[in-house]
Amino acid sequence: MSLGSVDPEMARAIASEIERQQTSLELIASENFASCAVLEAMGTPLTNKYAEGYPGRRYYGGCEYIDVVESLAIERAERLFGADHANVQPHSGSSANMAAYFAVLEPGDTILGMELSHGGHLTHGSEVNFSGQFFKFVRYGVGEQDQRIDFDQVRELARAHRPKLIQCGYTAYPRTIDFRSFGEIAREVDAILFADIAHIAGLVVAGVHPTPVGHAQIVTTTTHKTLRGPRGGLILCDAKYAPAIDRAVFPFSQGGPLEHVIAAKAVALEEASRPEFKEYAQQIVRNARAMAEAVAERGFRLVSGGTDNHLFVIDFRDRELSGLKAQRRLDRAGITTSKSTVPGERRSPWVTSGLRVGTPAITTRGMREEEMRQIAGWLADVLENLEDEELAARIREQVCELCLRFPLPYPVLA
Ligand code: DSN
Repeated sequence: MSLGSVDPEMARAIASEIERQQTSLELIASENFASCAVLEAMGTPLTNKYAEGYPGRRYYGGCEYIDVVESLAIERAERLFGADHANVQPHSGSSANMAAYFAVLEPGDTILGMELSHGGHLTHGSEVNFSGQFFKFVRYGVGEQDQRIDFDQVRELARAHRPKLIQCGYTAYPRTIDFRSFGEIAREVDAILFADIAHIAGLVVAGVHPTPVGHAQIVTTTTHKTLRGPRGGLILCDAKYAPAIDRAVFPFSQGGPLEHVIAAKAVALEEASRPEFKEYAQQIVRNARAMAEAVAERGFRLVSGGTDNHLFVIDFRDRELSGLKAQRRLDRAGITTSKSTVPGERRSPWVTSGLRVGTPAITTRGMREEEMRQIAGWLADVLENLEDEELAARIREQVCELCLRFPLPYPVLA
């Protein structure tokens, strides 16, 4: 029986969300639209199977086909990223990061990581997260003038604190990450280098951003951002760390793997190995640059002055406006964004002084530079006329028309 006849209430909620995705502009830098092939793999009876353990070493019977599924995902991840070893079981980026830390650290060990308000993630040592509660974080940040990572400071702090692990890779950093320099500093102080490339993984496999593999011994990523797969995580590491990483995922922090999601990860990894994915990733970056330039031309200040990757961050510290208010006003116009802290932040992480804008999802729809300039104009119009409801409604209609010109290939629920 179809979902609509078994549970019409749920079918309606899902249909409404599909319609929202169809008719609004998704500018959240961490979101994307998975392909129908990815969704098909995820919605399979693989969800019925318990498979604790790893291919060839399971705690349950009947895993012969599940082993094929997970082995395909592992091989594809290793090949695509050029890594010695991949663990594809983490349920999320946070689970992947938890396993990465506990694979090589003891509680109380020191980690050198990015100042969170400069673009770091919750799992990079927030005091309300396990990472900040189990480990001692020392912070580097971006330079005051150029708002790019200050490697002199990273080196100085590494020498002074001798961290066991150095963390790099961020959620709101618009510039290229110099993994080579991080690797050199880590080697100098005998630290493990850990790169969280959740945001840029798709750019990395497409060769549009340098890879951390070869510099960082442990790399984590989500699979649903620029990589455009199902919601989930994975870990890559040097051969030396493979047994510790595998143990830290199962049995240390997770039980049964989500094999339907692992199948979908494998499909996404296959898609990401194709030439058209490279073109897609290049277009993401061209689009981000075009939109960032158009927003800056309207007088908005951008963190670091622009972007090298898939996102840019608007800094409202020279205005009354907060990130929260900007996000809410843009929602009314069908433009979906996420507020963001900025370097030098004075507001709370709930309110913030910045807005993060990303192009992975709208690039998946096929939009290009011309549409970016159009969207930047709407975004600036809304932010300059916060109380103008009529303008927001007019832009909402235009947004809808634009989205329908670049439809998502998702079937409508019956
Ligand atoms: N929540 C994600 C983001 O928006 O960047 C990170 O996990």
